[in-house]
Parts: sequence; C-alpha cells; structure tokens
Amino acid sequence: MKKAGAQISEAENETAERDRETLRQMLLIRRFEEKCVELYSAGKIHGFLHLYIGEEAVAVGIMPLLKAEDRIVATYREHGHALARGISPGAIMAEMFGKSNGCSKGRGGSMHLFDAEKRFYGGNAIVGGGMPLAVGLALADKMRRNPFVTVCFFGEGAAAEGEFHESMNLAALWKLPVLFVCENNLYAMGTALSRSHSQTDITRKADAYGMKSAAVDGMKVTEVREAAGQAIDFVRENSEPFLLEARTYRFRAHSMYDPELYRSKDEVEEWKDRCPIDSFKSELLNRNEISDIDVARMEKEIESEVKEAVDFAEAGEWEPLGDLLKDVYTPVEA
Ligand SMILES: Cc1ncc(C[n+]2csc(CCOP(=O)(O)OP(=O)(O)O)c2C)c(N)n1
Repeated sequence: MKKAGAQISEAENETAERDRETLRQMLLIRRFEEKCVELYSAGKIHGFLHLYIGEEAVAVGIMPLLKAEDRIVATYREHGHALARGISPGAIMAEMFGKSNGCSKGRGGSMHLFDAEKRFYGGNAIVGGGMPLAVGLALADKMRRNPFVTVCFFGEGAAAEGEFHESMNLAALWKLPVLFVCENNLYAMGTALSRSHSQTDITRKADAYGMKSAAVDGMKVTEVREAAGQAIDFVRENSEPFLLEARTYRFRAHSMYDPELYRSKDEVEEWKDRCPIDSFKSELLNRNEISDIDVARMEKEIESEVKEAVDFAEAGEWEPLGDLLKDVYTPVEA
C-alpha cells in the first residue's frame, strides 16, 4: 500500500507481496498455537505440546527459500515449521487431536507431524534425534546425485548430545548438503545454555569439524531470511554442510506448563518486547506496505482458517481399534 499517485515498480510490488505473506505466515503460527492452548485446556489435545510462540521468525524466514524437492527435519517444537512448509492447518490440528485425518494418521500427535509429499520428515521427540536422519537423507541425495538441500532444525540443547557431534562430523567429512539450523532459545527445558555448555557460542562448535557457520538475530525475520538465503546457496552450490545459529527465545513454558523458575519475568518481558511479529508488522506499517485495515483483514482470514482447521479435526474419525496393529512391525512366529 503506497501513497496515492506514487509509482510502484514491479520489484517493489513483489517485495511488498512477499512481506505480507511473511507476516501472514507468522501470524498464522501464532494464532494457531494460541488456539492449541485453548484446546489443550479443553482436553481436546492430549500429551505433550511444545509451543513455538516467540520463535516464528526462524521457520518463516527459512522455509519459503526452499524448493519443493528440498527436505526438512524438525524437532518436537515443530508446528511452525509444518505450517510454514505448507502442511494444511487442518491436517496438523487433526493430528494433535489424534484423529485418523491427521498428517500422521493420528498416531504421532504434536511431536510427530510428518508429510512425505511436502518432504517434511518429522517432528522428533528425541533431542538431537533428527540430526542423523538429516545426514542420512542428504547422503542418499548425494549418492543419487540429487541437487537437493536438507534443512535440519534443532535446539541448542541438542548441541550437547553425541548425535550432534556425530552428525556434524559425518556431514562435513562426506560433504553432505545439510543446512543445520540451531534454534538457540537459551534454555533446554529448565537448563540455561551457560550451565550446560563450556562453549556457549554455538557457531564455534562447527569449527571443530571444519564446517562454515554464522549466527543471526532470530527475532528478525528479514535478517533470518538474508542469512539463510546465503547459507542455502552455499550448501546447494558446494554440496557442503553449514551451521546457522538463530538466536531466539520462547515466550511460553517449555511444554504446556512449567513453573519457569529458571528465568525471571523481567527477562521474558524484555524478549517479548522484541516480538518478531510486532516488530515486522511495525516495519511494514511504517513503510506503508500494509495498512491497519489490511492487518485486521489478515487477522480475520487467519481466524477463519484456524476455525476451519478445528472443524476438520472435530469431524475426523478415530482409528478403528481393529487397525491398531496396521503398519506396526510385528514379527510373525514360525
Ligand atoms: C535424548 C533426549 N534426552 C532428554 C530428553 C528430554 N527433553 C525433552 S526436551 C529437552 C530440552 C531440549 O532443549 P533444546 O534442544 O534446546 O530445545 P527447545 O525445547 O529449547 O526447543 C529435554 C532435555 C529427550 N526428549 N531426549
């Protein structure tokens, strides 16, 4: 939205279009998860539920840069990644309800969203568990001469796991096209980074494997997009891994509830002042790329989209009990 009479170039139009879509995706993630909180309290969603609220700029800054053939491996905090990759909100919501119209047929729940068509290989409840899978996917692509990139998201807590070091080592040794994205939100459950890592600069861990790395402000979607764009180009052009650390923060508890004794309310408020959605929205308003009316319309559309997702989940069927052993490995006795 420019001032009347101003000439708008095609490039400006494209940028404004992309920016509005970026804002829409971040808002969709935020509103979708706020609805999840309600549904969890209402007993519709069971089990663990880890919210991405506060970290939206990371997934939304990166996902649109990927091609349809590229691959994604995420963690249990993956609703945002799944939505940004274009998995339908209805299929995600139904999965959380445990219904058979869910993206993992209701067998995975919040932590195990999966969509092979979108090349979204989970959701993984094990800290660091996605990293060797990402290395395996990239190895297969390299052996088949596929020009695809695998993006592997993980928290800084995973960088203390053996799997992190094994995966980084093999990816560097075999020159595999993996973009490792560490979403450093400073806490692994209740353990602060500085209490569990001797080297708190995650990017420096890449040095040990001769891997290139960079850090970016994970609260600023444009900066994430810029840094990730360069990193993805590097991985694709050189068939070599790269570690990108996005410095971010989760605004909510680790899972649905925790007493949050490990951080102060002031600290949380300070980070909330850097909300990636509010700051990006202000930028767009200041640049006249969007108006308050546009934002209100966007919010309304998102509200309907989330409502449709809930309706889709409500309308889904429970898997019949007789199917429970379907797709489960059961050795046949001789
Ligand atoms: C191998 C393993 N160890 C411990 C746990 C228990 N656990 C679940 S989440 C978590 C914290 C992980 O923190 P981080 O990797 O920083 O991700 P974040 O939750 O902050 O996104 C731990 C220790 C687990 N799921 N898997």
